[in-house]
Amino acid sequence: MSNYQSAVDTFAQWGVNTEAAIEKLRSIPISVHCWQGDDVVGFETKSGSSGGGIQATGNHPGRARTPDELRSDLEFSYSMIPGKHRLNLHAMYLDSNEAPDRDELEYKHFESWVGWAKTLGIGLDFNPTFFAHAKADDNLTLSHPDEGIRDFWIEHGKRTREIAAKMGNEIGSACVNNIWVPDGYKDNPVDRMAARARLENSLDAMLAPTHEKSQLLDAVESKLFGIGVEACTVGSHEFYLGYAIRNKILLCLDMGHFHPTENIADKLSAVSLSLDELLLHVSRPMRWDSDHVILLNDDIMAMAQELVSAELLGRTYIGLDFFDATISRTAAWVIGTRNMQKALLRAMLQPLDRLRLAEDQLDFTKRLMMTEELKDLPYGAVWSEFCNRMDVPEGLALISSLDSYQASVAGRG
Ligand code: RNT
Ligand code: ZN
Repeated sequence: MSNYQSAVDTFAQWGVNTEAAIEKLRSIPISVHCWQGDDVVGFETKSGSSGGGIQATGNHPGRARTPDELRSDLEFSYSMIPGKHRLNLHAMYLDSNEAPDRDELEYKHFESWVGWAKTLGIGLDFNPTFFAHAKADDNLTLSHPDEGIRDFWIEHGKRTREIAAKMGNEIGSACVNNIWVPDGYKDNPVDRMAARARLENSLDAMLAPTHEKSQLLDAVESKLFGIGVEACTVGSHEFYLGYAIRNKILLCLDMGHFHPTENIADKLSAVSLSLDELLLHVSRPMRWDSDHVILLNDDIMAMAQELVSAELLGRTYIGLDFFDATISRTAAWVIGTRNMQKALLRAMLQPLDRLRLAEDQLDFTKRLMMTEELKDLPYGAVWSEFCNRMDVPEGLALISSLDSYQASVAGRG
């Protein structure tokens, strides 16, 4: 009997159908973030600025330097990840001979990405870029006291929404456009209220033009603090939770944007009672918002568990947000994305009915016996079967493919 057949039988004893789990997993797209491929540098010729709190550390060879290199790296990475996924593009990744400023961006600057995505049959998501620009050097953008600077960023935001809507329309799948601004203060501000009111007004102006939901889904992402904005982040969790609920848009929860001991998985059921849809930035903070490559660890498994048990998969967009420049960029994408999928698979292989029954009967001993015994089930055999069916390698074959690809790009200057 094959390992998979034996796993089918083992799971069946628990009342779990492995085929159903495999089918479900196949239908879940993960939005792979372009910025792991080049250490969040982008392809602008002028922006004239520092990183504004987002910088990757490390100098491993092979960083993608052009849109073509980034696309080849992505194509390779997708071929190592089972299933069909999406690409999450940032506005700083335009592909054009022109050098438009952020408030001059147009759809044409991203057309090559759309053509490429169509060829691959993948969806696109998008993000305005409110950092790495001279007009963001104060770490204030949409909440800047200067109206001219606010207007510049409002225009950038409006344009990215138009571009995202057009992408969604062209591809035939709604494009999630996620708004994250670095706005905050290094030292204690005197007037937090004024800053938050300015952010709110700017967002209102930016979001005023209406677009079809079938083309564009707006999301807002909160943060706890960043380097250089330790005292106050204008767009805090409470700010955006309220804003997203009031405006019926998506809330983006980034796993690195909370106090280190907070359980982000616990938030899903809580916020989703007041929101229609959610966006996740699955990440791995280490002591701070360090954006390490995600592991198959307890935090990720808890997220997947909640998505499945709270039945949130149908209204949650799963995006990744990590960047490590000390390792192969392509390996980072492949490892992180596969880990998210592995976590989802494990969650989908849980005997939820039995677990719920024990909980409802207040039989916490049984619940604990089950959760601990379940850890020994043969998840690996089901994952292998999934990889085989999707025609992607695993184990040593995967490692050797990742190694050879990395060797082929290591000579990039
Ligand atoms: C920053 C946010 C944001 C960025 C990307 C590049 O702390 O997490 O999502 O990582 O927009
Ligand atoms: Zn994020």
